[in-house]
Amino acid sequence: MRVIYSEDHKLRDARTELYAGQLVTPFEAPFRAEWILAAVKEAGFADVVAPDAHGLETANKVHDPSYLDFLATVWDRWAAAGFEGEAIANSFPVRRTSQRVPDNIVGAIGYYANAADTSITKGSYEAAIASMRCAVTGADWLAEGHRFAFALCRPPGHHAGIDLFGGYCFINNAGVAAQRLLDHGAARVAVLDVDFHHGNGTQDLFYRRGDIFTVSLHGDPMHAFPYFLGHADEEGEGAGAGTNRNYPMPPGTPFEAWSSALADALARIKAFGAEAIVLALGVDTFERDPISFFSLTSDDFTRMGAMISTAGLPVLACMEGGYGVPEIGRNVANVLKGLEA
Ligand code: Q9C
Ligand code: ZN
Repeated sequence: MRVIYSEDHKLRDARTELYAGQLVTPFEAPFRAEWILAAVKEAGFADVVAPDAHGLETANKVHDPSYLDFLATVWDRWAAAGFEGEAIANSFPVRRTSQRVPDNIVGAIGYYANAADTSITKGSYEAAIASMRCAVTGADWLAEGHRFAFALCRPPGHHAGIDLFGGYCFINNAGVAAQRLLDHGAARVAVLDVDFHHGNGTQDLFYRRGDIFTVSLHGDPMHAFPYFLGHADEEGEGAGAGTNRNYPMPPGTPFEAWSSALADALARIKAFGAEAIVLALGVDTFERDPISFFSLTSDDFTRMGAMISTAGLPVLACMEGGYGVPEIGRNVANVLKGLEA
């Protein structure tokens, strides 16, 4: 198991998150990556390397290049407007509105936002690039013939769509990694998303493509973020018809029910003919996660890794969510142990 980690995640350290009608200290904060790195090392995963300095070549194939340009410049535009706070979207192109990108930065940030929870700060873009580089470096490691890698991505990526940020995500690290595996010669790849939240961004990236199978197990969007995508009847369109699968599950879901969905997902990934799995690895399914409602225990994460390993495919795990509690590190390490067992 190669672990890829960049110190540059620390450049993303927002002071604010709009939550419950208040600006609170963000759930998605630097301590997360530090705790996870420490626990992974403690568990004996000692092969930790820094990412290679990849550019935007692969990201430009899954995101709108104009969106990536927006991400690169939004902070400077916000600061140039004279605003004192962090950059938060508050106006959105919703039903029955034009879909033009406003010149004004407040309009532009709303155009590219799928939620108002994610404040943009100086350094957020640089951290997002470092996070993406971890994922691409992991994909390169698999393409060299290795079976497992763990990209300790921070900020996370699975809520980032073709031209959308939000849900603490800016660049879809797992999606970029899947594209990278195709560029290395794989014909078909699966993105398996086990984060508590639906992988709406990843679904958006590949919904009309037949070469990447996207699967997400998550809290029912009738009750959980991202609310507007992730239902069971979303199966892909056009060339992507039949290549998206969602498993929405209710509050309190324990591993017994959750793992039945995982077994079905793995059978479909095999039937699709995937040559590798990019695992969007959130551990916010944990019973004591502060913003989620599943009931997985720390031991369940070992079982999860072992089940995924039975698919017999190379696995690149990309870090997604998992918040607040000290157990996030142990839970991630348990998945990695399960994969290698
Ligand atoms: N009451 C990831 O796990 N806020 N993003 C939810 C819950 C947004 C989560 C508030 C959660 C985004 C990568
Ligand atoms: Zn999540």
